[in-house]
Amino acid sequence: SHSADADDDTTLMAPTPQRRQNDSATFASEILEKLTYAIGKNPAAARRHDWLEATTLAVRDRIIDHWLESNQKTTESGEKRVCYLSMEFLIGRLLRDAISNLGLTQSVTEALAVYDVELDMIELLEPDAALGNGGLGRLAACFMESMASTGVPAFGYGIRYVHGFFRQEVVDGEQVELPENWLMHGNPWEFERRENSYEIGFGGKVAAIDEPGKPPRQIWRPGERVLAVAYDTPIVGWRGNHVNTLRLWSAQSLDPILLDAFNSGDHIGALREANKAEAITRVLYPADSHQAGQELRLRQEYFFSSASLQDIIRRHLKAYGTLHNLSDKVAIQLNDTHPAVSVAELMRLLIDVHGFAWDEAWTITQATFSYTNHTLLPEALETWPIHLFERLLPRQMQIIYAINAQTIREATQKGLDGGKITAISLIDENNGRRVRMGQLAFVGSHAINGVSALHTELMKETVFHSLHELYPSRIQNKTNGVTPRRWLMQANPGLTALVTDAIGPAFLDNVEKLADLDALATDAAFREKFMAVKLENKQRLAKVIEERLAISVDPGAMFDIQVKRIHEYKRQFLNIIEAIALYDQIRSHPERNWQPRVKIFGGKAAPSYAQAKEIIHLINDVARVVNADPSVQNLLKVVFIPNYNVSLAEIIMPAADLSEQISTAGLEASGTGNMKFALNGALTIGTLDGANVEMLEHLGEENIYIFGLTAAEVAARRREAHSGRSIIENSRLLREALDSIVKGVFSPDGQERYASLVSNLYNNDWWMIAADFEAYWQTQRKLDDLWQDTPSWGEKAVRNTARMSWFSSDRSIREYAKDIWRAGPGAPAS
Ligand code: 4GP
Repeated sequence: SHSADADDDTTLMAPTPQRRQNDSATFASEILEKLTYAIGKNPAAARRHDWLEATTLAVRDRIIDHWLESNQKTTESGEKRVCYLSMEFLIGRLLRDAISNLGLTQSVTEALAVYDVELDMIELLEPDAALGNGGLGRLAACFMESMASTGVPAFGYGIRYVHGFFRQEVVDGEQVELPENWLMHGNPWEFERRENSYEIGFGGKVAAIDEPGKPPRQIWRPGERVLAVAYDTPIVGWRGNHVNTLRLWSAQSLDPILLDAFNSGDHIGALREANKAEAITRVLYPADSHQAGQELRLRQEYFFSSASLQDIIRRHLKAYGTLHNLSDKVAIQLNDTHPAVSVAELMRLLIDVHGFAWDEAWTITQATFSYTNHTLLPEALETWPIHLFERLLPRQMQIIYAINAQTIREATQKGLDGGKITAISLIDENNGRRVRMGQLAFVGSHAINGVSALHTELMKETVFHSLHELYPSRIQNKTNGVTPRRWLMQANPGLTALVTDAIGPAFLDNVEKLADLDALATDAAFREKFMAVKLENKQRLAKVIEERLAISVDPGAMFDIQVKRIHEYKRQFLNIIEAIALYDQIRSHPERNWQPRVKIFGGKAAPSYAQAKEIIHLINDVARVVNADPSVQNLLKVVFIPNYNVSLAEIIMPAADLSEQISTAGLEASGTGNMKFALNGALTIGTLDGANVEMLEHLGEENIYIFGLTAAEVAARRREAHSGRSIIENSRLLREALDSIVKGVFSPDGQERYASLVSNLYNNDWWMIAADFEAYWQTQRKLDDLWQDTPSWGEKAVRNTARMSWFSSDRSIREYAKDIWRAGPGAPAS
């Protein structure tokens, strides 16, 4: 077996690490030591990258001290561990996070100054770990940080993609995808754990074994095997109190080269198996809220699920010698359906490998798993063709059939009828027989959650309607949150300093204390300081825009920002149509009191999503024309910032005046960018969708700008086969804006370019862009009025920061820990 005994628990044997001095002199000598002995250079020869690596290694040593302690404590106390299974962890950079959480910012800055090196400079050289697409991947990263900060012992389990999310360039207005290479200079944060390797099988056959005196059983003989090798990264929480592990799996071939083939001259064939194995963890699928569908994706899902479960089981057996109490010691959270095959895999391991009977295996499985749903979009709900599933995972397929039979039996006993049984079934019979991963995750879990109050209600009414009827106590809500360490303290040091000055440092440890700021919203002097910090942050962003795009924007203008994945339901199209209408109006009524605005966009489109790419193209086309038109020069600019990622978000979030959260109601499960913006004092223009609904409750209706159809109204219009035609014909603003797009005002070189994008609005308007346009326009003009009233704007901005603390991921994690995992501080001893 490849799983030797030594592993993360080696820490059991470790002596208590000695506490080192955290002063800058100690750091200076430690950094020098790393530079000399780990990198092999002296300061004269060191490049900036070498300083980054030396600093990272020195900081990492401090984390390791805490890491060993945390692991030892959890192992000794037998506390329950959370295992967060996620195909995506969109982490970004780690150095600043680590230094800041350890309270070392000043020491490290001073230590580097000894060598004439600026921390701010070398930080920028760290590549973003972009192992995710967007929402659910970034949520997983915030959750890892919050679990460490709130002291919930946890492992994050995922995939170590060699190439993360693609790098986006804009060439002639269009998105171009380029490979990203975050491991180019190695990864100083990670530890390869060769001793933690597991075999993962695919294909082959299932054999029935009937030995005398023993119950008959099934044995899977895979036709193919690959090795999963663990790479660990420590994740340090606030003040270094607790450190958890992010364990990412890398695929390797068991036979690196077929020597026979090589020796007989088939050099390519000799490497074919190795290439096939390694392909599993080579690239992240760049689709969000959209099912990817290909065989390689199912291989990825099974690969990391099986490796993680084998790891969990090995650790548990080592500690307890039995799996009967697995669910007392481990909670496994399935982040969306990507790891849902884990339900069948754990059943297989318990029954086929560890000799459990079905019923007990099922009880353990359900008690261990819980599942988070992140989208209701039908095109995103994962299903796999039966023939593919059966070929790749024949034994797991048998188990799924058995789970299905059992579920249908229960439903029938409960008196559910035919249509409901069809909805509950794990097998979709309508589309050429497919396995439904959502149903599998649901029935295999004791708790299923949505990510905002509205989304959870819609889950009950739509996708999981019948399953909810069958198991009415399982669905619960856990509204998303964001970590205030990264998204306030690190991203916005100016605001953090101001707030500390105003209300004291208690909010650093307990973000709810931000509420004390509310009293200062009417204090003119404080408001002015608050807006001065905002202005500095806008200047920082303006500089980035100037450097990257050679567009100069006025930091005194309203920064109106929409950054997120590009998707029809998120309605960047609505936003750019409003920009066009505004452009027309400014030109035809120059005498009116227009307020200067910079409309900023950022986000990536899935490479195969044609409409989303057209929207990017349109934004860039409009930007080119508007920015070159002297008649609107100081009043309107349009900017598309390429390659939106976590590091850019850290610059963008603190620099917004206005945050665009304008999805078609009922479609955005929660949103988390909405929270980051508001926490940093941006006002929101948004629909009653996702977590916007709860933001309205916390902020008060005078501090957020809500417009448009509600989720129920959208559903009703869709039932009535709504189309945009009559609305467009009755709205001069909208009609003229659309006409100018179709006439090629923004695409003189390609007149037909946007014909279908626009005709969709007339014929169908599925995303309610025509339907919501007028309300959106009116609300934007109200915001123009407010912008002129600086004290009122400032008051609302301060109240946003003061009232957003509930949207901390610490709060989300405490709710999961209490209601779903029964783990973490305050959990009942098991
Ligand atoms: C996203 C949702 O679209 C977003 O509303 C939510 O905030 C986020 O998950 C975290 O819960 N969904 C995805 C996806 O990322 O791939 O479906």
